[in-house]
Amino acid sequence: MSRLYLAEKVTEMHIPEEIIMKLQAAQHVVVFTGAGVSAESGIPTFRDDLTGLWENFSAEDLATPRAFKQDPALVWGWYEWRRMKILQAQPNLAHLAIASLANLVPKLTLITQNVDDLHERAGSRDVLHLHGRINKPFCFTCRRPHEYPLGIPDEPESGRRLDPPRCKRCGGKIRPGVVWFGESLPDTEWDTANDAAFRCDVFFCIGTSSIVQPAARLAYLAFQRGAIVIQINPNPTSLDNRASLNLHGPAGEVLPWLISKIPAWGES
Ligand code: BJW
Ligand code: ZN
Repeated sequence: MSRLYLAEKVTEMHIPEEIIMKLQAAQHVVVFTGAGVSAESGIPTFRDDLTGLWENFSAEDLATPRAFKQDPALVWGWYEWRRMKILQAQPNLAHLAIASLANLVPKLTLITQNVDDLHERAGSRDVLHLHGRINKPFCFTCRRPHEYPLGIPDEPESGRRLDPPRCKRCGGKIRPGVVWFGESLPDTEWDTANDAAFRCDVFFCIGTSSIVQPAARLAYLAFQRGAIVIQINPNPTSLDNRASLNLHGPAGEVLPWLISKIPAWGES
């Protein structure tokens, strides 16, 4: 899918004074992230073109229990290819800025839809992973957790089909530790995320198309409860007409710049 790239020059962006004041006074900041936050680390987003073996598939084709039942090697191969990309990637300036922001405000809740661990590797703690974690696979049949062998598997770039390993307890197929379409989000993470969106005074929505439910609801909940909603994304989304501020640029450039513009944050 090719998308209109609306990025503005960061130096030409404007933050209204009223928003600067609200950011300075913020008591509870929520940062809600999607695949765009990891894009500058080289991790492909979902709704851009897939590559190689998967170029004819969309996330909706591969990220379902039905797809795994029908063709486990195709789905496991895709996830192993993605796991390799994540193992080889490094956190970028957006991940680092989010981790540093946690030290600048009284309370910060980080909610991510991403299944990678780049927020944690940037130094963020207690990250709420709404869609699971790619490196926590478990048995499709009995849900027993599965341990990966240490290290990076062979031929990470080959894009091949791979048979999933088998469960040591029941012999079932091991599946990725992620939340697929039609599956429920993890209860504790979802409840904590809702509570934070309900109570926060600032909600950052960064690098997500805001298409996938129920996660996309969180920004609207925060908005309805009176929080200011700040969106950072190079492209337009359905949240544009609700957000208090839309910064159309890459998160790794925009977020560090924004933090530097808030006197109480930038001086620390
Ligand atoms: C940058 C950038 C840069 C680029 N800087 N930005 C209501 C209506 C219709 C359907 C539904 C509904 N409610 C529920 C559904 C069904 C479904 C759903 O939402 N479908 C949609 C397609 C409409 N939801 C579900 O099934 C959910 N479960 C559920 O509802 O349970 C209840 C239930 C139970 C039983 C039966 C029925 C219902 C589960 C959703 C799970 C989503 N899982 C995935 C895969 C995870 C595993 C994996 O990693 O493979 O999660 S799908 C995929 O999308 C992944 C992502 O976390 C998620 C969100 O994507 P994200 O992060 O927004 O990425 P992109 O690619 O869409 O956008 C990237 C953005 O970054 C773009 O905007 C770029 O512009 C931007 N960007 N570079 C900043 N440098
Ligand atoms: Zn099992």
